[in-house]
Amino acid sequence: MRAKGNMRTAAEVLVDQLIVHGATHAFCVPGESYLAVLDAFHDRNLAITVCRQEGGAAMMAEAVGKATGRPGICFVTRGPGATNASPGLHIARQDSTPVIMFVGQVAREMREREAFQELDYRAVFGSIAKWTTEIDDPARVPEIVSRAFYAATSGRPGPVVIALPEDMLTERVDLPDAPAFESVETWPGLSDMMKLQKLIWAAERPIMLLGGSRWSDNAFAAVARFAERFALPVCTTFRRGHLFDALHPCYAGDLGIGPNPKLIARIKASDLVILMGGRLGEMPSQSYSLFDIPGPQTTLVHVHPGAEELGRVYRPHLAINAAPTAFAASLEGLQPPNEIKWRAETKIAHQDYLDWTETPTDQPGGVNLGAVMVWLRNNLPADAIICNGAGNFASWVHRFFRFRYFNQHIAPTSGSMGYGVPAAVAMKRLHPQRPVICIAGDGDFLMNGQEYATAVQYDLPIITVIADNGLYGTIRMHQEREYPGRVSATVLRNPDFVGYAKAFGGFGIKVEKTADFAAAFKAAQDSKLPAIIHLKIDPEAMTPTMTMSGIREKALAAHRPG
Ligand SMILES: Cc1ncc(C[n+]2csc(CCOP(=O)(O)OP(=O)(O)O)c2C)c(N)n1
Ligand SMILES: [Mg+2]
Repeated sequence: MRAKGNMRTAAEVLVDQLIVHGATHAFCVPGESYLAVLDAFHDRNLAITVCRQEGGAAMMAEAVGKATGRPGICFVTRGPGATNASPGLHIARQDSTPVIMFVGQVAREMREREAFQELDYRAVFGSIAKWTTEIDDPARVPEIVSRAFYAATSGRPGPVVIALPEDMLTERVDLPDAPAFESVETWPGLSDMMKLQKLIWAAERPIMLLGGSRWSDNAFAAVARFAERFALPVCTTFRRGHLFDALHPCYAGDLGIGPNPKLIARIKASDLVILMGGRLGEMPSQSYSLFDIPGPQTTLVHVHPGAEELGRVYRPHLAINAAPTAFAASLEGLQPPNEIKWRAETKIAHQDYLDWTETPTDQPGGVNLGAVMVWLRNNLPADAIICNGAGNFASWVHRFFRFRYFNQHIAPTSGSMGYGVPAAVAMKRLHPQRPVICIAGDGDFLMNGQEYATAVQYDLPIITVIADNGLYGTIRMHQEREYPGRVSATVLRNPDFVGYAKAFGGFGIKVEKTADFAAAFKAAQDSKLPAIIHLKIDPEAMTPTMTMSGIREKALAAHRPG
């Protein structure tokens, strides 16, 4: 239904705006509420990925937002479509990722009657989205979509939700496209940088913590140069390991779940902490135990693109309202002190990191997940992308993989299960030539395992490694700690994952011994199909350093009276 002359449907105008603003991909589950948009997709140059559940579609959009820094786009239907998508929006919020979600809405004249699947999106997404709106007038589509691109990307990025009344989408209008959006840079002031230089010159034991969004290849490289010039120890915060090369001589380690105790001690002993880009949320702050709140016991410099995040939890000695991109560029202008007092300590910090991650810890059972990660780190090419969701299985990824390149790791800092498969599908859609590996738990995989069908549908040979311990292991770990021996709702009876892969039209292989992993991986690659490698993990292997019975025994001993 192409428009005649200059007249376009509002839906056509909408899709044209996405293209004007540089979107190349959109993820969706169709709905009768936005048929006019589906029709507009038909002859426009936007790669559409049709998904099996809106949670998957929204996570794919979030993964695109994370990897590109530009809004990931998804379309979902009203009511159940929108609520299904909410986990993806929540990740975008917590991870500061630009996402724009379009939702079909009931016709304008039916609103407020609780018409079929009607929801008030402003109310529903009020505390998740950065901005939620509804377009009533087709003439305002260019304005509102343009604002959505600015809102999603500026300051602290996040999700935007736009509801589209069905009858509005089919109205025809004659209006020009908006000019293409340009992301708004947030630069530090010269005086901020001078103050920072003074603080560094006065410090004896400084350390830098990296996190957040609004990074780039250039920022990654500039921070690496800065660290080298200043011999400054640098650590990455939870699930942002890809912001610094793990083999850079200044890398001090990963500040996430189960960090190296030596790193924690180092941060606690530091007299200057430069927190760049991140918020130091519950996970990296070790449940808010690292620094006193609101006044940290160390000198804190907080660099963040969202003004509202500065002083939100920690009162910084120096607050710099800047995006990592601009701040990293400004670091080039700073001069190191004549004598760098901490140089030897930085060497030790990096050695501590290497020692912590070099060798897989011993594990009960036939497959050692640590050894699998070490094999992957030694054998995957530099352009491989690792995606994962949440569960204890991820602790081996964080500890042993050693991320070396920007955007090599796409994973939710929000700890949302079910992220790995949709993120891997999205990354393979964006980068068909790059190897994309999803590391999943058995529980984690089946939260969005239906998107494996999407991988098959689009011929995306991602490799999914499922660490199957027959448990919601993380919760079982907490359960054994708090209620030792009282197992409740944490055991899983799993499907045959190899059969699952085959039934969907992919390749599946089971691995019961560590030594068989390399051949299985090669077979998965050679199949050129979306592949599942099913690892049988001993349920005793709870974390890289603790067994299930060890945790239980310790808890029982602590709970014993007397
Ligand atoms: C969407 C969602 N639901 C529930 C949780 C709580 N949760 C965190 S980890 C976990 C278990 C993960 O199980 P699995 O993927 O099998 O990994 P394992 O811990 O066994 O290695 C659960 C239920 C969560 N983080 N996200
Ligand atoms: Mg499990």
